[in-house]
Amino acid sequence: MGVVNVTPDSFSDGGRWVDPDAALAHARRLVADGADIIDVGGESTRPGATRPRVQEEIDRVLPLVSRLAADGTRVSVDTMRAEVAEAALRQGAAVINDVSGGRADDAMFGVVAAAGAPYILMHWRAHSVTMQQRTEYVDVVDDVMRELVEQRDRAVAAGIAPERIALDPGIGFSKTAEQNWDVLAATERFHGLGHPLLVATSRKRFLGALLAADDGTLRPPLERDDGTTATSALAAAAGAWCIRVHSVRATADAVRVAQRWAQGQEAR
Ligand code: PMM
Repeated sequence: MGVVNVTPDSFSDGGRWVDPDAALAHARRLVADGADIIDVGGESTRPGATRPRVQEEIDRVLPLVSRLAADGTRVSVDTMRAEVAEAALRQGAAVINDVSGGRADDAMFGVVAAAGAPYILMHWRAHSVTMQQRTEYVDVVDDVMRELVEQRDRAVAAGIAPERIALDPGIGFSKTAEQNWDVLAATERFHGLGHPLLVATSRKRFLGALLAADDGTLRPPLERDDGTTATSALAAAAGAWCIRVHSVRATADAVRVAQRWAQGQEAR
């Protein structure tokens, strides 16, 4: 999954794809690089970000969604808002990627259920402004798994078919760097929940911290792609169905290597 954030303020690509023609050209490049899905986002979820108005979010994402759908590209829309999801589905979006897993908007499950659309349900506790104050867990893996399953059950009760739901542990959302690594190390357990699993580490801060300079300066977001490729390969090897990244080519290669590696293991 290749990411195109049509936002002025996302942490790694904010402002770069606000121009619709530039966004379309970039998305097409990601498809050429091997992306099977393009994830279009109109709201930054970086820690501390403020929210756009609903209409503003719709105006940001719809032009790109409809142009990519016209290309025949499979588009997911990264939104927590039912109204945005509904408008995007009408314009040809194929998948809803809801980082709040239905917690931010009570109308979301109904819209997704009515459309019969595939739904990516991520572990989430709070909006960006306060999410890093909500990192208390007894056991981060057990607690994130339990909260994900509870929310999955609510989605199914609201009419979304279980086979249409993918799960995502939400790397960087209400999690410290240590907790992100604990969750990633448990990718196989998340995979065992019986849904396709999405893993999204691309350029995130915990990679910047791991790869920091000797003086503690974080590795800047645009220089975290090699680290991202490593997490992509490891997540794919541990069973992830989808890897969400900003720079697609290296990750598409890494996923193919991981698949081939697994084939070799199965054959022995
Ligand atoms: N992370 C971000 C945005 N959307 N969607 C899913 N499903 N999972 C994620 O971890 C996720 C997401 C934040 O990062 P960005 O600014 O790179 O888009």
